[in-house]
Amino acid sequence: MIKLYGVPLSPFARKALLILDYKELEYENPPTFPGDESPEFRAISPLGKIPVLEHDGFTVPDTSVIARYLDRIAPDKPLYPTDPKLEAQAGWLEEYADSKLIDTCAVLFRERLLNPKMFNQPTDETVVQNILDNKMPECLAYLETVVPESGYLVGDSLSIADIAITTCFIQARYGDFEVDGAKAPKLRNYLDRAFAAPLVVKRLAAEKTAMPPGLL
Ligand SMILES: N[C@@H](CCC(=O)N[C@@H](CS)C(=O)NCC(=O)O)C(=O)O
Repeated sequence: MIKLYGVPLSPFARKALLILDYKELEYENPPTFPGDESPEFRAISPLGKIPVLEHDGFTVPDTSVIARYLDRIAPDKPLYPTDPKLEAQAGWLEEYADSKLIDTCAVLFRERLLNPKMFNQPTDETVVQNILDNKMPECLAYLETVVPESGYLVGDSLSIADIAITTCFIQARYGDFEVDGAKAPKLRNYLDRAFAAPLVVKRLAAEKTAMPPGLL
């Protein structure tokens, strides 16, 4: 039995859920919110972060560790390439997505969706403008140098890099941000392909169903 503690709109929970879906593993998703202070949750998440994976009573926090664990217990359709250079490339893009890129995309999500639509707080336009003028262009310029004209980010099959990068741009899209194809054409084409993939379409539909009507 696999359980993924987290909420579907968390980009890191989404990353883990996409992996579980890709590997066609059955799981439950007990809703667990970021900042859950319950002793039960803190016992399985010492940093207090979601998601946490539970597999037959064994718990694993952190999506990068979860991803590698799932690649071991469900090795069909591996997400980390075996070639050392490709593995390093995929691991690096995962790290880039999980740090700089999500820090950028999550601000748009927070300011334009979470605060106004869930917490009844106004959007801080200064914060949004700083992301749009400074932080996002830097991310897009870098990604444009690594995204291929066609196919996947690393090697010739889906890898953890595709899942980690795509989940960030889903978060940005919820914050009303789309990559401008005139400025980053390869990235825009790549994301159009990624968003149209059945794996992602299915996950986005599940997110919509899990949220109050009209939110997404
Ligand atoms: N490195 C972690 C990051 C997880 C993370 O930052 N999760 C956020 C929600 S998207 C969280 O739980 N934040 C609460 C906190 O930092 O206290 C992973 O890959 O799982």
